[in-house]
Amino acid sequence: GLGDWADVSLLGIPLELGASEAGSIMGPAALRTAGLPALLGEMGYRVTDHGDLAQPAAVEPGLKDADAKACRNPGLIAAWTRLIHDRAYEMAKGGGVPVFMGGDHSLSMGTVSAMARHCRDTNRELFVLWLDAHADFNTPATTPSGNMHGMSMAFACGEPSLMPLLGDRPFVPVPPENVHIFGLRSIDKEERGAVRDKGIQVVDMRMIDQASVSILLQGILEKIEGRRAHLHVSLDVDFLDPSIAPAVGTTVPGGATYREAHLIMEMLHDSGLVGSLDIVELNPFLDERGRSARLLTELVTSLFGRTIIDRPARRIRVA
Ligand code: 6HN
Ligand code: MN
Ligand code: MN
Ligand code: MN
Repeated sequence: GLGDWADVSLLGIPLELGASEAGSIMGPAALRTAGLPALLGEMGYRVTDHGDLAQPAAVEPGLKDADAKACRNPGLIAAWTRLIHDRAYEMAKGGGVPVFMGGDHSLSMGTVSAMARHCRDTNRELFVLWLDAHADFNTPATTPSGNMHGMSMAFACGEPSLMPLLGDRPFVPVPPENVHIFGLRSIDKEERGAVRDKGIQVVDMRMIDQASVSILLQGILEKIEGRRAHLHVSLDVDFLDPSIAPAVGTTVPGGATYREAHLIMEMLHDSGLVGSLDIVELNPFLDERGRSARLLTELVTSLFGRTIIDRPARRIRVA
């Protein structure tokens, strides 16, 4: 049986204000056009599509003046973060697996904080798998770009200077040792120090080349399984190699291949640990005839259990 997975709740988050390149506002529409809700429905899931969040008005972000100046669109990102957090928290309480269709990666400030709060309510440990070329661990003091999509992991771990973005909602941090960045190949100088000092777990492309995605991911899943855990997967399109997924404003060469990405999704499905998913940074304006949107749709259906042939529903052991 599909168990807890029988219900999938989709939410479109048409947000692009955290990035410098415009276009990810169209991400949710492209994922719908590529057939994501329909395919999940055909696979037997009860899919509820909550539609797209409407653009909120800017609020007073509450950041220190110098920090607000260092960020692009802080008042709008604060408004979005609060709105996303509230909706994501309600969706988690409703049961099933929330799937957040972005939208740029700043949306994860809302989704991850909501999952952390939900996990505290339900006495679960939250783990985050951050599939991304980047660490997204900048702060207003370290950002080279001012783009807030480069700060969402730092926020989720409790970066003090960013906390006012959540307004009066209770903030529950993700323990840095529960965060696994996977696929890293572009990190800013000060981010590198912060990731190391905080104890964030990192699998970079060098490790993937030498040890393979399957061994490295299995290590992470083995650490999590057997606990009362909820794994939140945050899939940034730039995790993938630009040759297979050109539709992203922050491409970095040397990303995950088609086969590696599928294997990761298949292993995540078999683990039974995934409790929520972000699909972020899809910029359809930069796509080539919809291929990135279609690939993401395929990857997500693999995460939800689409297989090439019937397999027993368990992980395939790698020695
Ligand atoms: N993303 N580290 C760069 C910055 O501007 O902070 C790039 C961030 C990319 C963010 O891909 O979600
Ligand atoms: Mn739950
Ligand atoms: Mn990212
Ligand atoms: Mn990225």
